[in-house]
Amino acid sequence: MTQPRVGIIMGSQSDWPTMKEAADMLDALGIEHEVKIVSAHRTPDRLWDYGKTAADRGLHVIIAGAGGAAHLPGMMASKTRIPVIGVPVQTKALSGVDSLYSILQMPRGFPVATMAIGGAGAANAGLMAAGILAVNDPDLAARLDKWRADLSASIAEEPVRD
Ligand code: RP5
Repeated sequence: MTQPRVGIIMGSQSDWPTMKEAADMLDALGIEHEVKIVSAHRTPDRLWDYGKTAADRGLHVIIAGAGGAAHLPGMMASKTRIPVIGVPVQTKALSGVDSLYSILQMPRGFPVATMAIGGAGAANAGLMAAGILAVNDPDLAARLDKWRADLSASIAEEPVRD
């Protein structure tokens, strides 16, 4: 099996329906990835180990999704130099604005590239990871260019007026 270049991590099983959109995007672009549950609060030792070993294991990008007090992406960014893309998972109580602010408002020195709330953000995290990897991977760059061109081509010039 090929060494995964992207790690998708999430705080809970309940984040999977959102984070699946990132995994699906990576699959569509042929990017090897792994998927793990790593919680900043419930499994802090697992978070520490993951961050400590990520670079040596060959990961290039980490996509981290969490909801509510969403500390996972930021804590992961504090533990590894690998770029961390954060996905705010939509919550029932505050619609994901809590997740968004928790992930976005990082202190100077430890950035997290924060996506939109929910599925669109997770899909875009996959595309962002692809764009980062494509800098040094011409085959992937070609696949990403085609994906973008196909999306553009699928947009009708005029709306259906019903
Ligand atoms: C966070 O708490 C997770 O990322 C999840 O979005 C949220 C709720 O988790 P569960 O109570 O559904 O396991 O840590």
